[in-house]
Amino acid sequence: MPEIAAKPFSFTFHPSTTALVVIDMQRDFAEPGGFGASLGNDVSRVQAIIPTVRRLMDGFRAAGLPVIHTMECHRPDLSDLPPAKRDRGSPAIRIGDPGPMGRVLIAGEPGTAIIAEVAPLPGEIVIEKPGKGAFYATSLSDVLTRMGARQLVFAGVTTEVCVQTTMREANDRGYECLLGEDATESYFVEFKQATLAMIRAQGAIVGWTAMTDQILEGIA
Ligand code: C5J
Repeated sequence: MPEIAAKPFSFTFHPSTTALVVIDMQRDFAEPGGFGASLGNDVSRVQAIIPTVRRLMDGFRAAGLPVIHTMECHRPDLSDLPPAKRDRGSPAIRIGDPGPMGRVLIAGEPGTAIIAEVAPLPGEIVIEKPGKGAFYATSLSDVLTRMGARQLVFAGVTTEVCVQTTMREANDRGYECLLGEDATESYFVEFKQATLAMIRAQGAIVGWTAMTDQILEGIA
């Protein structure tokens, strides 16, 4: 089996049971006027990883491996948005409010869409999720079971929120998880570094991390 040079030790890659999960590469987290920017964040850090995420996705596609996309979003009637989530963040603009790119984080709105450069290809699975984790209130578990997936490679944003939450959910469900270090980003440099460190601490307690080049070399 191919080995991916990963931290804290090499990751044994099983091609027939591996999927790439790209978390929340949405305009709302990457563009001025979106949800992330409305919270006072500098979205340029997220924009900078778009080409790397695309390269990783294209590598999986070229190897014939599945690419799954997630989107953080809510129903237009907000029935899946608990007040505990809605009332967090900036009081100036809440999830569901009208913004420059439509209603913030609502399914079908322009700002909620996945960024064009990393958009799903026809036939790729897109999981709409109301939580930070991609397993909560979604079909992801069933989808992965049907695929026979046992190993998940992760990319996307933000590292310490939706990416880390989903990795922890996956790790608890028995998946071996590998995060692309340069294919994920946070609005906060120190949160990203801390998340990478805590994922691979204590003998890969949550999973492994590796650079995109190393992952692509392993799956080629
Ligand atoms: C956040 C996410 N940060 N996708 N969402 O609210 O990480």
